[in-house]
Amino acid sequence: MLTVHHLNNSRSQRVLWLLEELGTPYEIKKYERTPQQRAPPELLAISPLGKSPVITDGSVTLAESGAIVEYLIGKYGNGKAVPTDSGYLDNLYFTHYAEGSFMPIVTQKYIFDFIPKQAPFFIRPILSLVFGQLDKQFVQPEMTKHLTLIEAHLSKSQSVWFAGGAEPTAADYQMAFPLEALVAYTPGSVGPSIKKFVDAVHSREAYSKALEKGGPYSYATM
Ligand SMILES: N[C@@H](CCC(=O)N[C@@H](CS)C(=O)NCC(=O)O)C(=O)O
Repeated sequence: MLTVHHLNNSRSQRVLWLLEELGTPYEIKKYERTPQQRAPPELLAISPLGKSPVITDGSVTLAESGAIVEYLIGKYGNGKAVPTDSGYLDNLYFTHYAEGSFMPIVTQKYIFDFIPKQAPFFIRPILSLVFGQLDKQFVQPEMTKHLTLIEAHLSKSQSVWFAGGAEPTAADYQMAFPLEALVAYTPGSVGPSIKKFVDAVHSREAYSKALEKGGPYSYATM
């Protein structure tokens, strides 16, 4: 049986969504984040970095969500989630861009916001000042470049999907997590095409089923 090792509020939500779209049977093993928002140590028993998602499928144990998405589409897709010829390069680019270039900046933004909030109250003002300045000088200018690139890409096609087709492909499964997080936390920072993309993801029946099975998720409501 295919098992998704699912951490709450994490990238493994994209794997559940994909499996529901493909109609592939699977089971979920759930893990809860610690108060420090880390994965619990039990995930280390499954994979050396102890991060989510990880899947186990017979003798295969696979981590890294991009690899998982490509593996699942290749093995269980039966022709689904495959881009058209004209969407091939966009699919390839955004499938890898999501974790390779975009997520690091999304994570930095989250951490710079999280650290002062978690600090003891007496050092919070100084940390807010320092991290606020770091964000303004280093993170936000990068974030603006990324959001401009993504908005420009999505707005040039009639399709809501990254590869321009009628159905989501690997790029969409990969791009959904960072974009839904940004829409949830900083809705004013994203453009209309990004919002339309996130709405399209959230209105998929398969996405709702994945939410039901995965449990509470901060970036979407059932
Ligand atoms: N690039 C990896 C990132 C994996 C990752 O950082 N997962 C997060 C959840 S979204 C995690 O497990 N965080 C908890 C921790 O690092 O302790 C992927 O796409 O699978």
